[in-house]
Amino acid sequence: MSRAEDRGDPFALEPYLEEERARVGEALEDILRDLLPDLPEAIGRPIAHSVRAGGKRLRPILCATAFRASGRGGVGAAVYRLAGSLELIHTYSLMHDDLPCMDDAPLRRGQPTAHTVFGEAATTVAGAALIAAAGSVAWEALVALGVGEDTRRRVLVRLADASGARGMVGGQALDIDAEGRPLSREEIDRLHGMKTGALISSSLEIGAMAAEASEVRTQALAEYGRRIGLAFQIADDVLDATSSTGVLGKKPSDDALAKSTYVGLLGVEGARRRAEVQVDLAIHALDTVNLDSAALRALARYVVERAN
Ligand code: GRG
Repeated sequence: MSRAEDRGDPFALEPYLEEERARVGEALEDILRDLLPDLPEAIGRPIAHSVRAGGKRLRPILCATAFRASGRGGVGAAVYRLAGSLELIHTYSLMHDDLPCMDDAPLRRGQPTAHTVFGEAATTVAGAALIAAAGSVAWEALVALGVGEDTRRRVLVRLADASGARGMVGGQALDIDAEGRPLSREEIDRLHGMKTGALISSSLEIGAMAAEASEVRTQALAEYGRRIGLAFQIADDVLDATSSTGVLGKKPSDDALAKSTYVGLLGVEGARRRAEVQVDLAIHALDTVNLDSAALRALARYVVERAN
């Protein structure tokens, strides 16, 4: 249990997020210290810029929280390095997603995007370096946690599937294919389940697997992750439609790219209601296996109540 988790109900989410972000930040700095000396500076700079740009660190926080909720105590560095591997994948996806051949975005996390500072070629290569780094960082963190070789292999397969054609990259491919064409609710759900939901859900599953949780609990956490992943994306569409560049740290873009969104399909209020239902279903998934985690319940609410 972390210090903030130990403070009892009502759960103090803000201090929890602050503490967790600090621990994730330390782990990412550690990872950069290992990684950057092996790379030419021109490639290392976009990595350092993008990894240090901040962001909510939601995926690593979910991973570390699922690890603890599965009965492995402590806040040791290794679990945050494992969690950090998910942030490396997420960061690469943002770097590539912002490129001129994708969303062509000037701003991310309130900062100029990597390609606008360091160029497209260096940013493309730097993003690719992060994918491979994530695999080795995760493997070594699992070794440090004393996780058996079979589970280590299964975690790496999970990470690869969630990041690749069966997950995030597959969802991005569907997104590119859908531009300018209206999608049904089922199609939008599938697209975002892969593009955004797969990495979020795998963050929880990987935390549970590293803690050697039972299969039934691991699957309940994966279901919780799918539900909050969908809620997260719906909330993202609502924020994109209702918030400003200053608050979001990026330019709202879905309208400009003629993308089908949950707000377009359900309206702002309908989208908010659907996100709330997903949060309730996420918490229900935990209840079915008696997984009593105030942190996970609070994080599910945070996903739809966040300001950016
Ligand atoms: C291979 C060239 C090439 C491109 C692929 C993989 C990929 C590019 C794109 C993935 C799509 C993607 C970026 C999905 C995530 C969408 C999303 C909701 C991002 C924002 O996540 P937050 O709000 O961001 O957690 P912070 O900044 O808080 O970390």
